Amino acid sequence: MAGGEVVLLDLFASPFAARVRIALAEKEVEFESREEDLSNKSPLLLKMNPVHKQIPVLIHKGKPICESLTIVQYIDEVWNHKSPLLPSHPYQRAHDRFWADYIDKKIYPNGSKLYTSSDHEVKEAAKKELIESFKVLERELGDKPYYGGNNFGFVDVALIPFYSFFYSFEKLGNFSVEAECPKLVPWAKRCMQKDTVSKSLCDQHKVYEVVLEIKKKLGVE
Ligand SMILES: N[C@@H](CCC(=O)N[C@@H](CS)C(=O)NCC(=O)O)C(=O)O
Repeated sequence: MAGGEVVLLDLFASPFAARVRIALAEKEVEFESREEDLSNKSPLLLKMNPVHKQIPVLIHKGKPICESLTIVQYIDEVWNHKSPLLPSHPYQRAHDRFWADYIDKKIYPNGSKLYTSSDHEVKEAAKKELIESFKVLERELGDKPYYGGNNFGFVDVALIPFYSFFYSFEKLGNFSVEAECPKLVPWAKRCMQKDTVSKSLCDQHKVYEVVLEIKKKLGVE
């Protein structure tokens, strides 16, 4: 696949863009990554995602696909020759979509409040809900190696990019994910043993630097 056929409007520290990079790597699809500067969005980003004006955007044969989970499902359907991400049974597909949606509603919205809000009560409530959500996700994993069972799947792709944020969440929230959810960190490390994941994720300390920059820019104490 020529690079120009598949272009990703990207941002290395973004967990949403990381989902797309992982899915493309799982399918061994070559792509051109174009790093966006969100303080000065490119005309291409504004044209390709005029509704949300957000990355990631996958441009396939000139056509845009927006929203990370929609993009991952698109990738799974178009490059269906290997590494299926969603199961084939409609019930199990619905189940996986439910959990990916849960991750979207709970992890970043609460985790990001730890560095975008100065209000102590808001931060404490967000931290409590974040830890609760990790516990719910840990219960859903159970004793399986991956959310996809024996294989890395859609829910794994949806959640693993937030592993890059664990250090930031822990530092800012003053808690330990491993102490709260002892099975979640081994799951993350298992995922990180896959090249498709480790090469697609941003280093936890780099993410923390980005988070501190955001905090400073917002004037958050
Ligand atoms: N729901 C979106 C979230 C994407 C998102 O929040 N992107 C951020 C970067 S991590 C962005 O582009 N922010 C710029 C803005 O909102 O103006 C997805 O899953 O793709």
